[in-house]
Amino acid sequence: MDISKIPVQNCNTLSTVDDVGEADVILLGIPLYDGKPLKFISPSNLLRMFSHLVEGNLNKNDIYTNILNIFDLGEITSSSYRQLAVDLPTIINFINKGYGNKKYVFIGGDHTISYFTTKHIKIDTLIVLDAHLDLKDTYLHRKFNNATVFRRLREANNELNILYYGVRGYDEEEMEYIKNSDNIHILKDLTDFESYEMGETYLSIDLDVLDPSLIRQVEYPEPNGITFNELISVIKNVSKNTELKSVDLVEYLPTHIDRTELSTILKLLYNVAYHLQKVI
Ligand SMILES: [Mn+2]
Repeated sequence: MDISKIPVQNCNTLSTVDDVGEADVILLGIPLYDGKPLKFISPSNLLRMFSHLVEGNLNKNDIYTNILNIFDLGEITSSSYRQLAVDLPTIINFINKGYGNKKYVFIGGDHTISYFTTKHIKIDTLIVLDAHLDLKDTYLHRKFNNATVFRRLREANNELNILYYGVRGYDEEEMEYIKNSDNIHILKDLTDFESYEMGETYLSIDLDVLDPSLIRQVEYPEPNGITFNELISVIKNVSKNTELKSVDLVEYLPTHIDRTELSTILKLLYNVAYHLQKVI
């Protein structure tokens, strides 16, 4: 199969290498919200449009984006969960077969995309950086959406360890659920990461984990969030102590263009790519 046959709209603006084979990290946009294409512009396409805004250095150090080996595949074409469940493995199998195992950065979309992406990456632990737990049994009378996604994921695989960081908005029901399961934990400090045997990990970053002063365009903003530096420290810590396999950045729901938010997310994206690549 050639790359033009896989279900993506190619747009390689964020690539730093010319060919998939040279890449350590593959970027894929999954702009689905509640199982439907986003009504507004796709977050990953917005990042592509504003990629020129970012200076070349990563967070406060002398490592530059020119050392990154990113191949930007573009946007998945799926317009429903049913299609996503078919298209995502098609893409990942195509990459695995033709180029060997790669690491991915998936850009959502809402948090439900993690339900699909984590099924195709072999991991022991899912690390969720989120203001919320997303562990409700139902939300708005529905079983599957961004407030229930990790409950559904656990029902599908109760062996999966889940570690949360940055959580500050939840229901009693969700806390009870955690108390009754022995492999879901909420971490309070950066050093807590060292107390867990995490093995192979997947890092899911809901952008509402950041303080709303940094990112305002999320569906459920929650005051008193973490700083950008704290977020980078978590990523660093995770990549140091585990085998980080892939990452997603979700829940950015832009209705207007905000350059400050976009440069924050781009910088985050490049830092994530660096830490994924570093451990290869
Ligand atoms: Mn979430």
